[in-house]
Amino acid sequence: MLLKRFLLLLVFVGGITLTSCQQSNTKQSVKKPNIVFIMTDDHTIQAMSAYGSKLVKTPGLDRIAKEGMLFNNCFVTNAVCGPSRATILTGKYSHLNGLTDNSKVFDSTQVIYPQLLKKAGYQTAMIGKWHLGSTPMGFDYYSILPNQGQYYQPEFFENGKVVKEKGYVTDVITDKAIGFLEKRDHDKPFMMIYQHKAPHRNWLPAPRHLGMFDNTVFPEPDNLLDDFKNRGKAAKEQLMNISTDMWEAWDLKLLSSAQLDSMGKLPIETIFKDAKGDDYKQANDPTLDKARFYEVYNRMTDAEKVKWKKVYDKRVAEYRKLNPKGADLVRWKYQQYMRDYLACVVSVDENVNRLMDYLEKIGELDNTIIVYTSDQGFFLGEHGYFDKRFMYDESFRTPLLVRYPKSIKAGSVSNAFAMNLDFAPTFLDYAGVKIPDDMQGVSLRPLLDNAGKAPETWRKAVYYHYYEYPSWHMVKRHYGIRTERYKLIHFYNDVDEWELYDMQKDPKEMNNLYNNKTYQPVVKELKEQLVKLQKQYKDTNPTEAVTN
Ligand code: SGN
Ligand code: CA
Repeated sequence: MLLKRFLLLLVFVGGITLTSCQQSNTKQSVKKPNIVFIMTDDHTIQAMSAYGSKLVKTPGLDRIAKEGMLFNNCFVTNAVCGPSRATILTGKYSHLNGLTDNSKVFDSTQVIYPQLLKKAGYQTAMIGKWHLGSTPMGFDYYSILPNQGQYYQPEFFENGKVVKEKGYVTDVITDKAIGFLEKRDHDKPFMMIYQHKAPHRNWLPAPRHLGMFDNTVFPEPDNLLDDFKNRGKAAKEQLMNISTDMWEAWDLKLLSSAQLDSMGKLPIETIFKDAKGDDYKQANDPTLDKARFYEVYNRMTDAEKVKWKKVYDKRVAEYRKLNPKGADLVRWKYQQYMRDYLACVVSVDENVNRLMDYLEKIGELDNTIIVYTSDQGFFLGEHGYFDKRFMYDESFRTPLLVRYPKSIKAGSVSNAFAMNLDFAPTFLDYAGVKIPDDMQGVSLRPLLDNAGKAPETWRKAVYYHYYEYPSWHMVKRHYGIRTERYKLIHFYNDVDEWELYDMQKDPKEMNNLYNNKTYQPVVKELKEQLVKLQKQYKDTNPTEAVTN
């Protein structure tokens, strides 16, 4: 499957020559703002000190918040990678841009905002994780990771060629971003999409950060040991429990030096003898665990492997000594998960800071709109989960920080509802380019220009729709509405279940009130609003299968 997508990418190479010929010759008389769009993969607000994280310090990212605006309520339309990216580029919901789930290939003949900026005289670049199957269109320069990409010694697909780099992916992506800026055409404003793989599963830290949290004990979420009482089938039947769905080698890195060395001696075909077949079924097949892990481990240099073994041999020894069971095992796994995930976050933080320093050095920092976000949120042990996909707040909400001192008051905070649907219209608005009528998001400028305060007419509810089922982590299909106070979700396909949460009384979404008598007027009112939003966003047959 992965190979198929990569080959497909290569087939599209022909298209590139076309786009790079469509250079715009526009010279800028009035200087337009540059745009740097920074997006990480699976980085959630619980792991950002600007949002009050008790887990980690992120001074590089906090700098954007301190000098710009922090959004407390930015939500995604569909909390999984490809769909989020397609929504951001097109300004449209998944059912309209066609990319409802990660298995689909993005139809690159669609209008995406970077193309419009390019036509308006911007120099455009796409660097890092792309994950849309087809070749990027509308960029003067692109260097993307094929599929999910690799943490160590990553390959890139760069303006039509495959290149293999040395080093750690977050550092390499930043080097490429700085390289693009160094070589840019100084007569044009630039729009650079700079997207990290980190801190995506399987959470492999930079060699310099291996073991950095080994003496830290992280606070646990209150609902780490959630028993799913008062919740429906979807919450219970997923496959993203820290307790049962984390793999010993792939996720927890529980392979000793001796085991790793003996795997190294096996011919590669033996290691991968089972690694074939349907993608998502593999996903839930732990027999591939060691082989998959060995593949990514074996990309390290010899010196890196020495360091790796030192750090993880200690973990293996601790595991064998403690031999934790039941709740203790979940709590132990959670600590290891946080050690690795947060070390990946640190690599992002350092590199974003490095990029900001570079922009400052070249005198472009204050003339650049800098956006920091993630493709969605993530569960860090809440409900006992890892991964995302659910409309529950931890995965549905995404971080959003914006710095642009010419219009944004430093240190401002917005509580208004923003969405990843709004990013494209916002950039077009700042660049003075007409926002196409069929884009469904709205420009965030009224909030950004007004210290985060929303005008009376601002949206009071957000609409969500998730499709990827059956698939990785087996989260059932659902759609729903969130207002400031409530959330109503409908799980469909192989179930027909509703959930209602009172976000004020129950922000952790532990108690489904859908069948509670007192709340029936609320349910009725929310269902009406939900239908209105479905009409507005043209998702009027939400339970019909969407084909691409
Ligand atoms: C991989 C991960 C999943 C993850 C999906 C989608 N498994 O398949 O845990 O949900 O990506 O992530 S892994 O075993 O390969 O790590 S997404 O960010 O691309 O949507
Ligand atoms: Ca993601």
